[in-house]
Amino acid sequence: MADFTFFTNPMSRGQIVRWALHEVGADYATELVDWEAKPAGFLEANPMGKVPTLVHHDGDHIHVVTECPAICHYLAETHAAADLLPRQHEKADYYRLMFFAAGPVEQAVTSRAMGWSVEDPQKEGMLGFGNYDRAIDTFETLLSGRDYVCGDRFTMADVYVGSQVDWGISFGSIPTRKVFEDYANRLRERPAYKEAKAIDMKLIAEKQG
Ligand SMILES: N[C@@H](CCC(=O)N[C@@H](CS)C(=O)NCC(=O)O)C(=O)O
Repeated sequence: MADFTFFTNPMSRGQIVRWALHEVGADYATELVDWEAKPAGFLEANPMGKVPTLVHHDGDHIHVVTECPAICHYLAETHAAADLLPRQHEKADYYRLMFFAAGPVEQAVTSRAMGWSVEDPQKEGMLGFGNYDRAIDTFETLLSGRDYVCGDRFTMADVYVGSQVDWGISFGSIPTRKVFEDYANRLRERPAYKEAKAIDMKLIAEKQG
């Protein structure tokens, strides 16, 4: 049995985790999840019924990890030799950007995609992302003047943060500013990114016949 069972659908955030699996060279088996017929074993592992879901067969233990940023970091932890964990002086940037992308950026992008906005500016104080422009402008500032989240070294944070940028500019939910485009282009050159995308694109093409 492979070390990891990876529940995914090729047209989903599962693409982020497949990239992470390839960055660390994980031994994994893919279980495809059909939205209309979710397998019982999958729902048992993740009652939310969401992909990606990762099951780690760790000796006598079975660990289930969900939520893309948590899975990415877990893979960096379980494959320390890949050297994608933050070093001492990289930790602040690593955690800050990872959580900023998972919280405020994801909320901002979702609100834009759904056409939600808060008319009363005073209510923005209650929203973790404030408003769309505030979150995206801050995201741009935090990524400026550096090649990667932690400076000049690629870490696992770039898989998650970079995926938010890559998807956002591809689908138009994040503006195509130079900082975002340069960062996404840098990441798209990574061999693990290309390997993982090729697998998901092939699965999508097969599905579409
Ligand atoms: N917070 C989750 C979001 C996962 C998520 O929303 N996955 C979507 C696909 S991108 C899904 O499984 N949708 C199917 C459903 O909700 O039934 C994460 O970061 O992994």
